This record gives sequence, structure tokens and C-alpha cells, in this order.
Amino acid sequence: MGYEALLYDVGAGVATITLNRPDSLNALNRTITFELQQALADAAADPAVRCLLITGAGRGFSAGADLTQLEDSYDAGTPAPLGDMLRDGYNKVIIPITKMEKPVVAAVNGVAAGAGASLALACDFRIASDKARFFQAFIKIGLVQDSGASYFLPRLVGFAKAMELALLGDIIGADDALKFGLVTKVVPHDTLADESRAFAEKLAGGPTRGYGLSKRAMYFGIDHDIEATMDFEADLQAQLALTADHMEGVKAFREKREAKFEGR
Ligand code: T3D
Repeated sequence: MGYEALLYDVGAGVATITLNRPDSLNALNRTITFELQQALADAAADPAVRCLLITGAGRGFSAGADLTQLEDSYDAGTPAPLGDMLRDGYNKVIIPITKMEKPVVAAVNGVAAGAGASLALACDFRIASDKARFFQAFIKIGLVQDSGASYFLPRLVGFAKAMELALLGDIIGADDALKFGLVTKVVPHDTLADESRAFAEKLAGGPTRGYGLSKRAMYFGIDHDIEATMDFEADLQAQLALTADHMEGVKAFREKREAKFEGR
């Protein structure tokens, strides 16, 4: 399907979603949010897609909620229906990313603020341009961090740093993001597109089912005790034992060559 506020492209096993509202630093209005939901569903369902790459057009990754879309309500002094907007909107973007059984990479090309930062945090990897900035903008407008930031931030950077980032709302640059464990790596801005594409294509050539179930096991393990987690791992391993990619991985090891994974 055609999209109005994002670009969607599939090639070499990688689906690329480019948030495409550069004039507002890819602020998330209703259109882009619902299109993101659809594009994520498309990527999840397409067997030709073995890795998803999310980036932004222009100089921003995403400035978070589009603060102009509720202007009428704010002008009239009417409370905005934020709870319902989150449940119908961003929550249905973030959860599918965590449940997608394919690796998801964010190429953070500029500022990632508010729900835009949460979108990056929900991805499995974040490759940041040296011009990237991360901003828990919510508190600056008197809101709580949302779109999963309360889940991801403490798990990524630790409780104390998460509290600092959320309550102080300071904008941090790419080097600090790397130091705090928020990003996988930082690359020169001009090379971001090529480096993140190469990173994603490498993942697209990997054992897709293994990645998918590893991701499922990580999300399980982070909220369960050791016994439940190991039992869960055993169930998943039993499933992966049946896959062609597992057979190929072992065969390639024994034959001292690179494995050729097919994602099945
Ligand atoms: O409301 C709900 O749906 C509830 C859910 C909330 C979840 C959230 O995400 S709350 C957080 C919302 N986001 C923000 O509060 C961030 C607001 N933006 C900024 O603080 C700054 O723009 C940045 C620090 C992100 C970037 O600063 P800078 O100096 O690089 O760029 P700029 O000049 O401020 O912005 C460039 C343009 O983008 C500008 O438009 P103009 O003047 O050129 O026509 C600016 O208004 C526009 N823009 C930036 N952020 C947003 C936005 N337009 C709409 N919504 C935005 N969030």
C-alpha cells in the first residue's frame, strides 16, 4: 500500500521504514502513527523481510508527539484524550516492534525526542549518527515518559540514570548515549545510511528464526525468574533444533566454512 507520511521499501531482505515529515523533525501525528502500525504489520508478515530498519528523513529521527495536532483542544482549555491516544496510537507501534520475530534496527539520524526516543529504544539495535540527540522531552511539557520509555530506559541504562534522564529532561548527545548504553554504536553522520544498511543486511542474512526466538527469550527472561526462563529457553531450543538454519549452522561449522542461512 502507498503511504503518505512514511516511505516503505524492501530490498536485500531488509524493509526500510523512513519517517517522512522532515519539516516537523518527523513528529508523530495520527497519520504517521497509523501508517507505522500498518508498515510494521507488513514487515512482520512478509517472508522476504528478514530485518527491519527504521530511520528519519531530514535532520531529525523523530521529535515525538506532534504538538500541533491538539492545538484546538489546548486553545479551548479542554483536556486532551492522551490515554486513549496512546493506547490506540503509539502503544500499537511499540509492542509490535518488541514482538516482531525479526531484528529491528533504528538508524538514528538526528534528534529522537519523547515518543520518538521511545520508538528508537524499542528497536533491538540503535546505530546513531554523531549528530543524534536523545531527549526525554515529556517532562518539559509536564507529562510522564510514555511509549515504553519507563520499561526500556531503566533496563538499558540502569534505574538511577533512567530517573535522571526522565526527570531532568536534559538533551544528551550521541557520545553520552553510547557511554550510558543507549546506543549500539556511533558513526560519522555521512556514513550512517551505508553503515546501518550494511548492519541490517548482515542481520537479514542470518538465522532469522534464531533471532526471533532469542528476542522472545530475552523479553521473557527480563521479567521471569531463572527457573521459568530456563524452561522457556528449553522449549524454544526444541523448536530451533528442527530448523534448516540450525542444521546448516552445525554443518558449516563441521565443514569449516561460512554458514548460508535461509531464515527457516
Ligand atoms: O500529545 C500527545 O500525543 C501525548 C503523547 C506525548 C508523547 C510525547 O512524545 S511528548 C513529547 C513531545 N515532543 C516534544 O516535546 C519535543 C518538542 N520539540 C523540541 O523540543 C525541539 O524541536 C527539539 C529539541 C526536538 C529539536 O530542536 P531544534 O532546535 O533542533 O529544532 P526546532 O527548530 O525546535 O524544530 C524544527 C521544526 O520542527 C520547528 O518547526 P518550524 O518552526 O520550523 O515550522 C518545530 O516547531 C517543529 N517541531 C519540533 N518538534 C515538534 C515540532 N512540531 C510538532 N511537534 C513536535 N513535537
